Amino acid sequence: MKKETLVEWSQILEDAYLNAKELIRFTLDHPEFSVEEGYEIQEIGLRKAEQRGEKVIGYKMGLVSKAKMQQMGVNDPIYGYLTEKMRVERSLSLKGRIHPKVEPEIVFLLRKDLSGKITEEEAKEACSGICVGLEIIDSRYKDFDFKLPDVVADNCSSSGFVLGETIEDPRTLDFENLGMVLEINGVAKGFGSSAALLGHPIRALCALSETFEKQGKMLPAGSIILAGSPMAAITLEPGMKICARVEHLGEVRLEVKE
Ligand code: OOG
Ligand code: MG
Repeated sequence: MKKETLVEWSQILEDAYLNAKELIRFTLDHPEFSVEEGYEIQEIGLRKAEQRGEKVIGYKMGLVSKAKMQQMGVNDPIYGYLTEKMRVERSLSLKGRIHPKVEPEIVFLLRKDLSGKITEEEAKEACSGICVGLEIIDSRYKDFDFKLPDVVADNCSSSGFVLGETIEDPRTLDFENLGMVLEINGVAKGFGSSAALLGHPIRALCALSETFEKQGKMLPAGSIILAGSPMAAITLEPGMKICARVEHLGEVRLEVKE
């Protein structure tokens, strides 16, 4: 693709993100659009977000589990960035969002800069904590219909996230196979395990660290890292009360306003 096209598409995506507009995926008319070019657009979008005054405070992995890959029809893990503006506390407004969905996440809090190939022990050592989270995703593409390059360009559908309050130490907690439940209005709607994330969620962090080095980047100390959802996301509706619970990590709640 031409550089001008990538710049133009990043503008279209920024407009869709800021004004809750739906787009038709770019790969429909441009099957040659690549994942690398998707990341170039994401990078332009990140710089635009910073110019708007949004501070990047972390990253999210996506399509890490089989359940998510099947739901979205794509087969490779991806990553996007999280800004301060996306952080939500307990109550979520649907205004300014297109068709948001919610999913539970395992979250790592980094205390050291990370980049490059690292062992699982080194990854655990680089974390100050692990907690449960909820992610709100809101693809800017109509009906969440995208291919990998489209979703990467769209910052992996990032829209919001909430963190739980129980912070455990990943060096002492065995979190390979923790049961996870997503409840809507007190009824369990989704079940999963942290093991759905590459067999052990720490591997998501190792994979992200390795990818970042290849792209000449690093994950800074203090970053919030969402490791990916182990289950399919659920569409949000006004009035919904959402709760994600993870064994040993407690729960995180969110209430949906109009
Ligand atoms: C892409 C984002 C996926 C996850 O945890 O797998 C994601 C999407 O499903 O729209 O955040
Ligand atoms: Mg997610």
